[in-house]
Amino acid sequence: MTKQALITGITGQDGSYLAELLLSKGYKVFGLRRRTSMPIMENIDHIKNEIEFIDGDLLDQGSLINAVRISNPDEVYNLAAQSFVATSWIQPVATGQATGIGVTNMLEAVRLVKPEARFYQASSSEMFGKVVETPQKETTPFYPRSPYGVAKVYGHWITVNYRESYNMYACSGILFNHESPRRGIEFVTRKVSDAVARIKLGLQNELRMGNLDAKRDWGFAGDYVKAMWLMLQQDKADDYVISTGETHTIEELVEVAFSHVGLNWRDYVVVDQKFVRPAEVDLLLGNCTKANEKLGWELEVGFEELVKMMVDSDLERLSK
Ligand code: NDP
Ligand code: GDR
Repeated sequence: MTKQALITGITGQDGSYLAELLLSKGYKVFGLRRRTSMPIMENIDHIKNEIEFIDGDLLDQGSLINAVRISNPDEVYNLAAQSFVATSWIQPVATGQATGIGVTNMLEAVRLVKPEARFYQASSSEMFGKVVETPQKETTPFYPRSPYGVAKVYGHWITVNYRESYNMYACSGILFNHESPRRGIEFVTRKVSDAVARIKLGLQNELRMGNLDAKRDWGFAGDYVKAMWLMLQQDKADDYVISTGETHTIEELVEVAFSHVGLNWRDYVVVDQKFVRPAEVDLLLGNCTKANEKLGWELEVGFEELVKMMVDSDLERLSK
């Protein structure tokens, strides 16, 4: 029997890699897509004919019920969210609605229409926020530092509550930062890889950045979507941290990216207060032993390889 999956956030970075993975495993893939004035198809253009799109929005309960009815899913991956931390201070209410309440809307749709479907919630290392314990693991207390982080904590706990209240197979993947050439342009890795390529090609002459001291645990999105799938293939639903177990400063990221094209970052990077956040998550470093042991999940792409992959991809795109 062909398995059916519903992915929300199909047009985003993770949605595109997950759709590729599920299609390669023979799934029928349905993607929830919201209406935009111009279609956002860059990440999934190459597989759009293999996906069945369903119009809907996390804020519109009826559209989610409809999406679960049409797709009749074995597995639901809730990846949609307002996912940019910096924007969450500018639009805290909209972020709370999509990134927080949106999870309940999706869980309700599954509970009402197909409660036996397996559910994945895209939780985040941003829930750990202020450093309480390092490395951070499943039992580390949450202390979010942005409206986005707060909304994700709500999404996380509502997922746990649906599992415990209704006996639903609902998992929460606490994923640390993961990147790729399909990363949105405003996130720091892609902002850097795009700028390095532009500077190298003579299209830009400086890069304005925020806090260079923050530390992140960066992995490759293609590796991380495999963990999402593995979480839904177990006997029992549970929550897992997915990370690399390595942390690097933003300055190291910039250094690796510029030196990959033979440039010195100090000649181009300018710190601009505009990009400094009202509150910062200073250090993220994950311990994913549980996922290694229980899911058999392993990382394939390391930090330097990832940064170089992104710079090369932007160089190729901009050279065309
Ligand atoms: P993206 O920002 O690339 O994608 C977000 C997706 O959500 C887009 O498809 C967007 O659609 C969709 N979306 C936003 N609001 C709504 C809405 N109201 N209704 C329906 N769809 C909506 O995120 P990523 O792919 O990077 O991340 C996927 C998920 O994982 C997110 O929930 C994110 O918060 C979470 N996460 C990400 C991590 C990372 O490092 N990438 C780490 C941990 C968690 P549109 O194209 O129309 O804007
Ligand atoms: P993050 O990702 O907030 O960790 O959330 P982002 O790449 O935006 O920032 C990472 C760190 O870089 C610092 N920084 C800058 N960030 C941006 N975007 N632009 C800059 O110019 C800049 N200069 C310094 C930030 O202050 C921060 O410390 C991502 C998102 O994908 C979330 O959805 C996800 O949940 C978490 O990762 C895990």
